[in-house]
Amino acid sequence: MQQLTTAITGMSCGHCVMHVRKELEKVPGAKVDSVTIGSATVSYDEAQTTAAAILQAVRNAGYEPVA
Ligand SMILES: [Cu+2]
Repeated sequence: MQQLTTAITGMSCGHCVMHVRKELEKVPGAKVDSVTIGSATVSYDEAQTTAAAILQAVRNAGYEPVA
């Protein structure tokens, strides 16, 4: 398992946290460790997904990951 922590811009409340968490949970092979206002930490199986796919999921939720 790999772990990725990213800062995220554009999040401002608990709903943002919920949206980000929901999108991250859709990524196959990803386990959401924590999501806060402004950051997310995800563990993932390299055989099933990539860091890029996880960052894309954050964008899909409507927020911008800051590497
Ligand atoms: Cu919000």
